Amino acid sequence: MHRVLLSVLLSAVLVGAGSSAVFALQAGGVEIGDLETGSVVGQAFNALDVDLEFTAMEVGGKKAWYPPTGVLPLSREGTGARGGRPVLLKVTNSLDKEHGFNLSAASSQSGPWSMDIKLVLKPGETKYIGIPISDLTYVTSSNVLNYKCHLHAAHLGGQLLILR
Ligand SMILES: [Cu+2]
Repeated sequence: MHRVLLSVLLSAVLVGAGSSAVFALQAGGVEIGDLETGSVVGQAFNALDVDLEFTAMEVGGKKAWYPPTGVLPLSREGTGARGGRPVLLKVTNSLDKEHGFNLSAASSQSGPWSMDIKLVLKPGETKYIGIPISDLTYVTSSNVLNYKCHLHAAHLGGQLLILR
């Protein structure tokens, strides 16, 4: 509960400072929107590459966010060289009822920074989530984020691994 309280306090500070953060419980400048109109830290979603795509679907008779594991390579070596380019996630609900996408820092994470991105997708709907690199720096001391449907506890989620 301590971490939640800190997060709330932080949100209050951000709101008080006139931050443009849309959702109270998320760190920094995460933005959720459509490909055509969305932007994050001043960069249009449609000018960015999609890093990872998640789809709510039925897998073996169970509703799940697929794939069950995502890997986000942020290292500067190799093909990386992304500089400060924000991360862009594409989430699609391919099912015929509303489902949620909740991306949050693993419970082992400590410190005052928290990430708790939540959105609800209508049947067939696609949304994009833009995450500034700086947000990932602060919230993922364990380099693991969890994702799940927060509307239905039985729905299978997954883990997003961040490689640095
Ligand atoms: Cu669900």
